[in-house]
Amino acid sequence: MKSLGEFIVDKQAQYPDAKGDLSGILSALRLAAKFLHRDINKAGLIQDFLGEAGSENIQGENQQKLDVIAHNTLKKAFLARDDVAGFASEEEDDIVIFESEKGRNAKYVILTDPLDGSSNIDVNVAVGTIFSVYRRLSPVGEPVTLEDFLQPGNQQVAAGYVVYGSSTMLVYTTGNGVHSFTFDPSVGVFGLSQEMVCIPEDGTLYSINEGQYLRFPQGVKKYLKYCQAEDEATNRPYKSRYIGSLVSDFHRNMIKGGIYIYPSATSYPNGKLRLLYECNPMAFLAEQAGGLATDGYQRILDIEPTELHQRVPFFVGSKNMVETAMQFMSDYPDEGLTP
Ligand code: P6P
Repeated sequence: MKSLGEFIVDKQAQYPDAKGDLSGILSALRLAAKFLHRDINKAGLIQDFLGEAGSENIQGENQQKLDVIAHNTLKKAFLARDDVAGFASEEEDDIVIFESEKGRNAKYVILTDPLDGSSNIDVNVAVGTIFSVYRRLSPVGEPVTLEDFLQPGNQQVAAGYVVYGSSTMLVYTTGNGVHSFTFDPSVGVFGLSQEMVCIPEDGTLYSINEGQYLRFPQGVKKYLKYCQAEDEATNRPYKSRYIGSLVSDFHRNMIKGGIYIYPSATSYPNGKLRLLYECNPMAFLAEQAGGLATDGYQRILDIEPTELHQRVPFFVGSKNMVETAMQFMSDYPDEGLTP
């Protein structure tokens, strides 16, 4: 078994001109993932870990206790490194600037959704940590600013997720393909599961919250009916698979082929998912694995961010499935979202 640490060293040697040395950041994420694996797997035994924290995040969503634990665990792991100048999180209204001399002299900023799908914790459904890494734009030696975080996804130098499911897996890219690792708790090591993961160009799984159907744009409604139509030649009807945890739905679709959609809706005019720490990292992974990620019309990675927590509609997965969904979106332009 090749460990994540050994793999990173090999890759650094293979790509000496890689965009900077990200091994310190990946090591911090690996350490945080081990702590979160422990906390999530014990949550059912420690009442203090379950349920709501009694606070809300900037989205007005009730924070779960493990949301806050995950945020703090990641923050500590990044603070301990020399490579991170600042950190943004779904659980924190503003950017977290690492004011120390070490922080001011660091080259990278990280954006995270510390525990995506956390409302599933109490019912033992898989959840995940999502991360996105950029080289700072502001001069080294000074504190980072908001502009260091508001970069388009095509500037990411690394992205990935940890999925805490039947096994805990870490999946990442630094722009040279997608690689997956499985945690072995008996030895405390992430071992290489698959190098150069590829999303099948076609699939027969679609993931969407169909309870919102009446609130969707026409193009999404027409695409869903396309997925459900009888057509043996194109393996339809497809199967509906929706866990309600982006990382889990994405991971399954990446392996088996499929499409995940969180579109705009009357309830979410700009979609529900956040551009910077959910859609951009998943889009980087999808494209590196041969898939596609758009907002229904344009490439996610080309969207110029304007706000830290901005939301965008999200279509991601098998290239041909996303292209078909985009065709429906352009064939049925929405004259305003009508229930
Ligand atoms: P809904 C979790 O809150 C999340 O951000 C994603 O992980 C998940 O796919 C989606 O929201 C679920 O949202 O509206 O279907 O419950």
